[in-house]
Amino acid sequence: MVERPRGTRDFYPEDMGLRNWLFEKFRAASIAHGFEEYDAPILEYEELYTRKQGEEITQQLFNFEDKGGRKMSLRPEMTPSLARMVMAQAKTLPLPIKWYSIPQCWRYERTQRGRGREHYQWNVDIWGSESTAADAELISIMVHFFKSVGLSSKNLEIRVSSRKVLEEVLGSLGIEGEGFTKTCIIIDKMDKLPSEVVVNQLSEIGLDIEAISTIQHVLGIRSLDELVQTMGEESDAVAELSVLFQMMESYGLTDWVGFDASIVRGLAYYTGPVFEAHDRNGELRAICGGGRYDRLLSSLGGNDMPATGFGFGDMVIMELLNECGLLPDIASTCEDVVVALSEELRPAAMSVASKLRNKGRTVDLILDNKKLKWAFRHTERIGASRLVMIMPEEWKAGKIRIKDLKTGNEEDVSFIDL
Ligand code: 4JH
Repeated sequence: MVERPRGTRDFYPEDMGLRNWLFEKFRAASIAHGFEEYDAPILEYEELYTRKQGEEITQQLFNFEDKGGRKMSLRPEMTPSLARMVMAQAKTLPLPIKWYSIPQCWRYERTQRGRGREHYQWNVDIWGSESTAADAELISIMVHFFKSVGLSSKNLEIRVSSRKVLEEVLGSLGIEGEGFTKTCIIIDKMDKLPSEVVVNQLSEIGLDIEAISTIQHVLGIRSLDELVQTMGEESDAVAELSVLFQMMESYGLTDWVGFDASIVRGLAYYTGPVFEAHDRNGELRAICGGGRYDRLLSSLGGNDMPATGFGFGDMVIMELLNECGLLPDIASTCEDVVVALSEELRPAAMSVASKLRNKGRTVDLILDNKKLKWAFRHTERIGASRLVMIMPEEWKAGKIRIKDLKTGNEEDVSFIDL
């Protein structure tokens, strides 16, 4: 038997019901904020992702050569495709752009672990706005989604910081540009790796003991007041974060958010505010995360445009919803089951099913010869509300027997009155 490719998932109808439920919640939160859906090819030129700064995501590309020898990759994330699309129409697109998407994204690890190789990642982005209001709006979308699935600020916390915090601190120690980006990528793995490993990696990229201990001190800061004490009132990072937290208060998000200097995100392109949602029990990986990336287009050979966005995978959130007992029972969408009590009545059953469907009802027509008992159990099992029976005597009189499973009532209805 041919197996499913390693690291991929099948979605049987029950799984698909849950996935569609989740995606509809993603869509509803996006649409409630005036966002439009877009899509792009799952396959891109590998070049779109070659950033060479040690990010996990670009070290784990699901890449290959096509038949023409071109280096291709399945997308590991959506942002570069979005950047490509925006760049191609930068002169004509009305700004700001508020777009969302739910792409399947792929990775291929060198190490052999039982980890997934694909997931779906809800992406929400704003392009063409420099305002911190755009970053706040994204956090509002995330919270709108959390509330819509029954989660509260007791379950989750959105940890917020800015790349500018570390940029200012490292800048004063003469660490800038690639050195700064690489530092962020290493720091992002701090809670997953032993501290000696992280310290080693930081010294490998050229940081001295003083720089490393300064970083350790700054990353421990957990309040804006404490940040002001360390960075001073004139710091751009402090100013930006003060505005952001005020805006989040206006949105009524205060219970959901907290400042956490250790949030830097593991992607090279972030430039400003960054954020991640975590379960308050601290059992799970980050639920979602994002931030501002104002200089991505110049790194792809275009003219920069301010941008901010987040990615939200389908796996960790489903774990959390499952733990919290918040996954819905996915009911069948079928209202009526139609059964013919003999083979001769099959054409009649087909015209009955047809008439009901034309009236807009959802109808499951039983295809094989089945006993009434089987049809009844089937109707119960799929959660349909009516069993529509085509019976010999009744059909001769132009009638159909309909059983309402909620009330248990049966009545004979004329075909013309259906
Ligand atoms: C990632 C990227 C693509 C696929 C999977 C995970 Br699964 C990294 N978040």
